[in-house]
Amino acid sequence: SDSKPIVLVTRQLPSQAQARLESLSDELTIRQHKSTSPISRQDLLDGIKGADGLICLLSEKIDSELLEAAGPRLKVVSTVSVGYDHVDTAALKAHGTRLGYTPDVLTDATADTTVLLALMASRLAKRSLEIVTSGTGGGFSLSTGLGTQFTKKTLGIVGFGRIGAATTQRLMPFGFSRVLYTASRAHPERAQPFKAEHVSLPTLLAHSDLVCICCPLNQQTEGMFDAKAFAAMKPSAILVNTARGAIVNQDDLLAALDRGELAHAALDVTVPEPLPKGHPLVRHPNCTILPHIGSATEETRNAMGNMAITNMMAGVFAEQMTAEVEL
Ligand code: 8YV
Repeated sequence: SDSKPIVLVTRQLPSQAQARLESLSDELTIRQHKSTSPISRQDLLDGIKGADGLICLLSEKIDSELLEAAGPRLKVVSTVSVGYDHVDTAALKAHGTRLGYTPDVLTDATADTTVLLALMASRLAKRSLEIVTSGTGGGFSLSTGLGTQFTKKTLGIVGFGRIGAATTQRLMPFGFSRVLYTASRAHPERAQPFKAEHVSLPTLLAHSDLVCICCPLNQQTEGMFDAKAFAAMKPSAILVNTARGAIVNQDDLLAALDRGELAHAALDVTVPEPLPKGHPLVRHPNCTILPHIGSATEETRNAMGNMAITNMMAGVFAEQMTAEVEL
């Protein structure tokens, strides 16, 4: 009936979460962009009109224009992500709209992806895959294509939250002898099992052999990895970014890779996503790029989808969410 709450869902959800969403059609009027690719801005602005709830992704800008298009009924924005840099939180608060997100459930998968990229970079996996794919390998070589290993090296974690700690836990068995971290505040309990030291960014960059970006994108972290940061890194260092592309200045990264200021950058996130075909970072031998697969496992994406549905329902029916951002 017309009195059922209206919910806009901007994407096809992972299968179990999609089935659960469809099972809610007695309680909700569901409008869904049932596609695996992004909804257009116009379809988003049209679809949100008169809606009570929204399930969205990183790819959708949630700003005052969208809230205005939605109208006064919009009670909840439920993002299928832990990051909410795509949401204008002040505009949401002013509109009286709650924000749900999906922390915790993607911590393990994202930390796994950081390990994947760290190993790909350290063992020159991009080069090896290209040799095999192009069929130009000259056979076993004792002295070329040699990577490096983490034994007795220093690990640097930028942002020591849930994902930073899970990343450290996974990487310690590779033999690192020291862990440094940056964060807006010290996390003594989280750091204790690894004897991780809270240091400044310049100190972390000067000493770390592997630098993993595990922090949110915000005003403090946007462009944090710029020419000055790269100049401070060890020429042998590896940088891994599974957070947000905009934390790294990509022009500065390209110049730094060309100058040999760091050995390799391994990125799950870029600006834009995906990078255009033939982009210099895509072609760069010392840059490995994945298409933002940090949380992309069956288990995690279904858990994220489920949490986003639960948060949406709680918002629509004025109940407590599993995970709500304090605006
Ligand atoms: C999401 C992510 O899958 O959670 C995040 O912040 O970046 C990924 O896990 C992606 O953002 C889709 O919203």
